[in-house]
Amino acid sequence: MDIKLVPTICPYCGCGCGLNYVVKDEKIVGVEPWKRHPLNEGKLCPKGNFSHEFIHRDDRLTTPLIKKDGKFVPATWDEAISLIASKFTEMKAKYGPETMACFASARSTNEENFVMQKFARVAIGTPNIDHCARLCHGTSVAGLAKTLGSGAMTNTITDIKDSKLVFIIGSNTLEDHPLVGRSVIRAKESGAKIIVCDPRFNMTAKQADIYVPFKSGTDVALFNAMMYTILSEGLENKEFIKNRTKGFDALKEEVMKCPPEWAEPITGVPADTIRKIARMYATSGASSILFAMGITQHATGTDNVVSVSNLALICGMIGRPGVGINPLRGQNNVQGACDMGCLPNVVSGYQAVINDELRKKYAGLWNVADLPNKVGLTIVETMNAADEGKVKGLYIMGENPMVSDPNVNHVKHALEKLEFLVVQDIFLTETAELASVVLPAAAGPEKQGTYTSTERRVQLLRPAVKPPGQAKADWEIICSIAKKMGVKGFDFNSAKEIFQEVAKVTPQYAGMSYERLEKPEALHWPCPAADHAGTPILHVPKFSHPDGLGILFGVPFKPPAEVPDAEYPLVLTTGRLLYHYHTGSMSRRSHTLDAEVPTGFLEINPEDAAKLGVKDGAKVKVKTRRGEIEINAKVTPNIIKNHVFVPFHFWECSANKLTIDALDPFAKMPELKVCSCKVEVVPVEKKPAGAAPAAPIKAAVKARGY
Ligand SMILES: Nc1nc2c(c(=O)[nH]1)N[C@H]1C(S)=C(S)[C@@H](COP(=O)(O)OP(=O)(O)OC[C@H]3O[C@@H](n4cnc5c(=O)[nH]c(N)nc54)[C@H](O)[C@@H]3O)O[C@H]1N2
Ligand SMILES: Nc1nc2c(c(=O)[nH]1)N[C@H]1C(S)=C(S)[C@@H](COP(=O)(O)OP(=O)(O)OC[C@H]3O[C@@H](n4cnc5c(=O)[nH]c(N)nc54)[C@H](O)[C@@H]3O)O[C@H]1N2
Ligand code: SF4
Ligand SMILES: [Mo]
Repeated sequence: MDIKLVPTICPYCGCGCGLNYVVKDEKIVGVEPWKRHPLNEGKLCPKGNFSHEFIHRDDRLTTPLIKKDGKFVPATWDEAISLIASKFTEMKAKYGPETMACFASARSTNEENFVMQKFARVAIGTPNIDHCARLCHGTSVAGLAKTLGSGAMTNTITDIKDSKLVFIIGSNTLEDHPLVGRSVIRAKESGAKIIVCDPRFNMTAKQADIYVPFKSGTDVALFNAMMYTILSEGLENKEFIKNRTKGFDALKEEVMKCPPEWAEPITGVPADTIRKIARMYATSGASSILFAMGITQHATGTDNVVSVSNLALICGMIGRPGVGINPLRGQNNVQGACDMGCLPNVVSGYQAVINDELRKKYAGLWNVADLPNKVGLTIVETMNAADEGKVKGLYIMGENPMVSDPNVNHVKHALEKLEFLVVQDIFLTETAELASVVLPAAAGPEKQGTYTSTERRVQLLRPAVKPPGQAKADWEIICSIAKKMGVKGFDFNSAKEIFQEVAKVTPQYAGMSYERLEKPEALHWPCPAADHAGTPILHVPKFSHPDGLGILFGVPFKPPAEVPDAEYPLVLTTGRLLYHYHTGSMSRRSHTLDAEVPTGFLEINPEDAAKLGVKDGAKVKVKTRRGEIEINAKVTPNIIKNHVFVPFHFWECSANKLTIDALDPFAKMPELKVCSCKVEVVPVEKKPAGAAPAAPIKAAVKARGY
């Protein structure tokens, strides 16, 4: 029997696990452990284990589609590329390049993202390039750039197991970064204490020594009160503060206004618990912080991240093994898409576009007069501009904003107003359905390239099978459009050639090459030279600011953009489940994952449920000022009172019909973790005798092709 094993990287989350695809007759038939992979040592979570199931689905996109009279018609590559190139060229001339925008993809490779931002800046000449990091760790990048000078995980995943205390806030690590969760459990087995702060008693909280339930949107109050305790009891690291930081007086002034008794009614956490966790964090000897969307997805997300950094800096918990500030990056290549410059304010390597000298260097290398010399629009700003008719053309690679963006009723309106929308995906998603042209892309297991995982580890992909039908790697498609537009600099023959250009212009990747990544060596950026071994731990002797110091800021607590009132009395928070991934385009097409959780639900506390007359399993209507959905209730003590939770994976009960698009002023992050809602019981309809039963949600889902 002709079976081969192809070692590559899981296409789902940012942990970056290695796995082996079992290939028989040009099909992936299973997944086998890659035991010597340095991170996961053969272990995988359910998504990784079943990550081949969506690959050979017969509803994969296999040919370009052009919309004619409201219907998609299959087209040849030549027709589709010619149409896009001429339309982009025409619109650029008619309306100006700034009426166009591109969304890159945290699912695609570094090489593809690099080419996408080059396409936006060079071929179209627009500063408007962004991607889903905006809805994810945009505030981590902004907050940590302010405090440490660099916005990535400071330590590695395996390093966490050497911590004496792991402080987890706003991260459901065991469900959403299961292989980081493995390091947390290893730390615990070696005697470390685990503290989890979260409004939900989630799978991670269940592993904690101390679980601290608290109200969504009150993180800054909790941090300030913890720091009040630390400073008033003299538990801070005075040496570290003196030698390695500045801004302590401003921080102290703010924090000393925030005793735990002040924070208790705001956060719902007893003052004694705040004191206890503060003392534990400050005195363990080696405390690491893990955080994710519970911290970042707020209109005060940058403030939250600065608060995390303040706590670590005053305790000297940074720059050595077992400590650190670890924003767990979500998508398989979101770290890489940011590194590659798919952000409206920086080119690759976080180099600011408004820097004249830098632009001159890039323009010289890329043979253009200049790059757009202003900061472009972010995702939500692009949607708003489309709605106002200011953005007329949009090229989306590997994103599904019709399910993932806040306030999707508004997003739909905005996308429908566009004159020309190109969507490049592996499936006909809810967003692709609105496109003028749909382009079929190859998926991760079908291509070559690199992903950069949450721990800044750059890893090589190996194609296990060929893409279906005429689907092509994203970089090939983008380059064909650019070449058809007559733009130079897109004559790449392979992902490897693109990576060579990446290394040339990106200081953190300068010492990397496919030859080095082939080994597999663990190359964590920064890796500035060919003989440099990479940098597993950041900020060891100094921080990334020019003076080498970390900066402390006083951060006053601000309530969320929308707080409960008489009309909308409950707090709605949204997030993820172990078995599903984002908009479900892949995980809902995996029969094993789909069988575990076929549709969404609303978590509600038993006391709130009793007050509203909501029974477990009953259908309820959830309403906010933006929209409403019907969904089944799950009555559970695992969520605190006055809060409800909806996972955002399911379009038929879409959390984002409800969420608010209020933005963080620094990072333009929408407040996906808090808004106000009301919940009503949906009366059970009395059916006339003999009427057909109402179609269950499952049938509707099947009809949709999942
Ligand atoms: N299974 C699975 N894994 C994934 C993904 C997926 O879709 N499915 N997506 C990947 C991506 S892109 C990302 S970004 C990560 C995200 O990973 P996580 O951040 O772990 O995911 P979430 O479920 O969005 O939110 C985490 C926790 O924040 C809590 N929370 C809600 N409000 C607040 C608050 O105000 N403060 C605090 N401190 N906590 C709050 C929620 O109760 C939840 O338990 O997961 C990655 N991994
Ligand atoms: N309410 C609420 N909303 C949220 C969040 C939340 O916590 N709550 N979290 C936010 C976060 S953190 C994130 S990261 C976003 C995610 O938002 P999105 O990025 O929009 O979600 P995905 O489902 O990951 O979409 C990726 C798309 O890429 C396609 N794809 C996969 N591989 C490839 C490839 O190789 N090439 C191409 N061209 N396409 C590919 C998939 O089929 C899918 O349609 O959602 C955000 N939205
Ligand atoms: S932890 Fe993430 S990278 Fe690892 S197998 Fe699961 S989804 Fe894939
Ligand atoms: Mo994310």
